[in-house]
Amino acid sequence: MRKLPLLAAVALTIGAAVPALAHTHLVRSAPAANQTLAAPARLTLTFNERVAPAFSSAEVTMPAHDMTVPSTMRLSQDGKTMTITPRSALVRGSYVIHWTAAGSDGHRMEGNVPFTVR
Ligand SMILES: [Cu+2]
Repeated sequence: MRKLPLLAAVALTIGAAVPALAHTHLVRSAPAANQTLAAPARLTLTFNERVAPAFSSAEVTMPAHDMTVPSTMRLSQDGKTMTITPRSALVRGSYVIHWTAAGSDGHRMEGNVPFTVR
């Protein structure tokens, strides 16, 4: 128990020293998380920083059908936005965009954006 206060102090010091090195995170997406919409022709994910193409990807799945939607992904010129284009129109149902992205600090982050096509 005696070590806990020391570890907490170290963590606070490190956190305060590197505010600029925040992990890569999603700033916005289209569709937005949990949105219900008519079938979108493309999906976009915008991050807070340029992501490394070699360590960044996204896939669209239909969890209820254990299915991955065939699609292509392209990164914008500034490296911050992924555009995912399904190869064919999305049918009605529930989808999840699963993304993985690594930015300047090299940490691979991931997340999910669920949405529904009505
Ligand atoms: Cu990081």
